[in-house]
Amino acid sequence: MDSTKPLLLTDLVSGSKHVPSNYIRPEHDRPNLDEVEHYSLDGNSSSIPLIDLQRLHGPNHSDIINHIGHACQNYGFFRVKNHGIQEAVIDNMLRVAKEFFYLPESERLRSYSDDPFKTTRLSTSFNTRTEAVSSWRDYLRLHCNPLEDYVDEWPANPASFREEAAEYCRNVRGLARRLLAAISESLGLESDYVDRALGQHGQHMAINYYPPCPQPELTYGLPGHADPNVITVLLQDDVAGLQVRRNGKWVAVDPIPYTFIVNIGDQIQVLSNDRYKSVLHRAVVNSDKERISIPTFYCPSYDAIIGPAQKLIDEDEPAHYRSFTYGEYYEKFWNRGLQTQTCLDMFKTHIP
Ligand SMILES: O=C(O)CCC(=O)C(=O)O
Repeated sequence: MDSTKPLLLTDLVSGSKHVPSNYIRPEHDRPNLDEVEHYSLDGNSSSIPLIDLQRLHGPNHSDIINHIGHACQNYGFFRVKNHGIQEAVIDNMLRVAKEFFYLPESERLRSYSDDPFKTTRLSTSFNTRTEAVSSWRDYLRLHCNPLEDYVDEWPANPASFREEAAEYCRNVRGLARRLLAAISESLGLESDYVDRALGQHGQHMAINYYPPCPQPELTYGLPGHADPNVITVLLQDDVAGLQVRRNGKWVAVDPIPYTFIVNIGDQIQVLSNDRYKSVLHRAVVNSDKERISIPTFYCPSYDAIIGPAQKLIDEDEPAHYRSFTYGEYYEKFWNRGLQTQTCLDMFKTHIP
């Protein structure tokens, strides 16, 4: 390795006018930004459903459960408002995230690792050990549950990072568990079904930092992929970049302040025996502005055994997947690199 070459994208490309060659996608695999569908955010139409979680408690409970079920089945994505997480918690998380990425290189690099199985690590692209083309992203990855097992590994600079990120994690964990109860109910399962299926529960967070890119049409922040976990709760700043696959097209999911974007991961697709879909999404970059997104990946513990819920299997719908441990799934996901073909196919039963 060239020891003088910066390890992180931010330091490599600061001020450069061209995308380095190892970030350029082959022509058949570029974002085609002109073909992306955009929806206005002024109310009448939306790229993904917006669900008011306040209405989960009260006389509209079953309407909201049905709304969540409909979104999981038809979009794999929805947005939530009135989710119970205070604006200050969100603001503080975004602030410390930005402050971290603005630290001098030498300070940031204290957290650097290219080992995808390290529980706290600052890295770049996706998996630099296996991928052929790099993605336009640096990211800090943190394990967050149980918090006390990991928080002392997290960056201590900026000074309030651990405190604010821990508060954010506790809040998102509460939200994720409420969502999992609603998703279980929407499948006709007991409300704690998914909760119990996850063993000890895992929670990981990525803080994605996408620097401005001089040629955004040539590369991705992250190429199309589905998430390997149970559900993802995504916070994004006010810069657009997330796009979701729908009816054969890429659709932009632009930011609405203080809402979260929720998507179904592969494990819910398995537990639901394919009733709910883990949908492809990607992040694109732009030439003007940096962007921060913070997905929380809620997941089973590695030893949890995942398979379709018995209640969702019958003669007409036999199990579409074999059972596996989440650890087995997770390793395949990281070792393979991001691909539009999901890992799910490797775990399918071959129904005649
Ligand atoms: O930046 C985004 O909006 C998407 C991030 C994402 O898909 C991921 O980190 O897996």
